[in-house]
Amino acid sequence: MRRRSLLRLVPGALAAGSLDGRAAAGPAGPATDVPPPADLSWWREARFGLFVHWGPVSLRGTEIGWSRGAQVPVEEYDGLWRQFAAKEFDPRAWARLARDAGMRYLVLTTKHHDGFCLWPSRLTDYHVGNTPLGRDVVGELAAACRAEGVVFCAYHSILDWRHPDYPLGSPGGKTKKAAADMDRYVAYLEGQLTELLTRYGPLGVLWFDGEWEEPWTEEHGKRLYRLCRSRQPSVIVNNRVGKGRQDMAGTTAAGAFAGDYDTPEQRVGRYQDARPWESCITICEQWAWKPDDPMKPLAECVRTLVTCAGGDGNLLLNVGPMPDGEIEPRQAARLREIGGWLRTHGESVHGTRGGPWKPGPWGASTRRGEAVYVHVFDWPGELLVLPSIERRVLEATVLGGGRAEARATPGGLELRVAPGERRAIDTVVRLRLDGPADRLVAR
Ligand code: H79
Repeated sequence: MRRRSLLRLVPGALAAGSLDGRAAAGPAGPATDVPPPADLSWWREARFGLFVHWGPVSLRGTEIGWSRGAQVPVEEYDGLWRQFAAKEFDPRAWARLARDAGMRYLVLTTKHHDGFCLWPSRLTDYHVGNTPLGRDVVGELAAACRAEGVVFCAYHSILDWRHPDYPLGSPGGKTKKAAADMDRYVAYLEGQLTELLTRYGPLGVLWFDGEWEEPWTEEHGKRLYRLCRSRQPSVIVNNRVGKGRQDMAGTTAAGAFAGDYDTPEQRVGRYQDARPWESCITICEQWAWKPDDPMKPLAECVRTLVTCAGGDGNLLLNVGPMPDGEIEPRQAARLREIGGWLRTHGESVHGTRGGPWKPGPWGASTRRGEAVYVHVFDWPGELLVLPSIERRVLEATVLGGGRAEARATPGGLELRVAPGERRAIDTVVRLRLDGPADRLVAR
């Protein structure tokens, strides 16, 4: 009887453990002869970053890359740069906003699938230096991030539906180019990466995308990984550099070349503590700016971040700045609200690891040192019962103020917070244990 009710209260939580089976099954294969970055800890501890998708397409309000040759005719799409003036572009404001949101890194689309470059590349004329804006967006934002204490990172699309040498074209890679030359295109891609890696100081992450199309091979991926690592030994490279990504779940197939971390897209990754991961999710629906795009409520943003942390992963939350260069005020306000929540609850996110309980409908858990943070989104009733842990709870408090009670029983660990002291978005119960929480296994 007791077990049945436990199951009903905390579905998912009973499977808690210190190591996920799926993760254990797929430690991705030998990367390359180049050693992985010595230290991913700054990135893992950061837990939260800002993704920025921007380019001339924002003038149309349609999706970046994908709308070329679909919602927007190719000739029109490729001519939008002529009107890209972005008079309000203020890189310091973007960087400050990321910091105010509690984000520790920022990833900018240096080039998306449409081929437009946000830095003045010597290898093409299709770049921001030739627009009415006429500024080096990558360079200015890299400097602004540095000044604001945010780690600057680069997104870069491997595919390029506009470049004549890349074999596939718009819409969405569904057409073939007659005079393409993949070898020449790879030389172009590597030349552009070399520019990014040598001109703009240390990059935190190289966030590749567009690897799924047929012309890109695992060999190409290994070469590109080697190039990045040789120019910047400490840069972190996502798994989309190679061919091993398993669809939008973003995990890496066993034995495949893996890069340094997994990349679930538009979904929260599953609990996985054997290999780092980061979910990328839009604050509205579209990656690039769209007028009146429905925006996620604060509760959803916070719970998404917490569920990523509870699954031992990061969250890269995306905004698409407007064509004038401003981040939409309602989106900026939402980011600052998340930052406000993190100011009182940040110790339960930044610098933590996920677990010991896997996320479930009730919420998620994180840990650091001798503390476990139980994030309760939905109380099943007057108490929450979680599977027992092999340590004593010395003290239970509610983060931000309030009393909590933790009682070890044969049926599990019972947590109580009076309804009046619960929080609407996430009641964070801080458990002080009698020893380290890192290897803790719930049973
Ligand atoms: O850069 C963002 C996307 O453009 C890119 N990756 C993130 C980080 C991406 N690559 N693949 N996909 C997204 C999946 C494609 C989904 C699609 Fe669609 C559904 C393409 C067309 C329909 C998303 C929704 C893009 C346009 C509408």
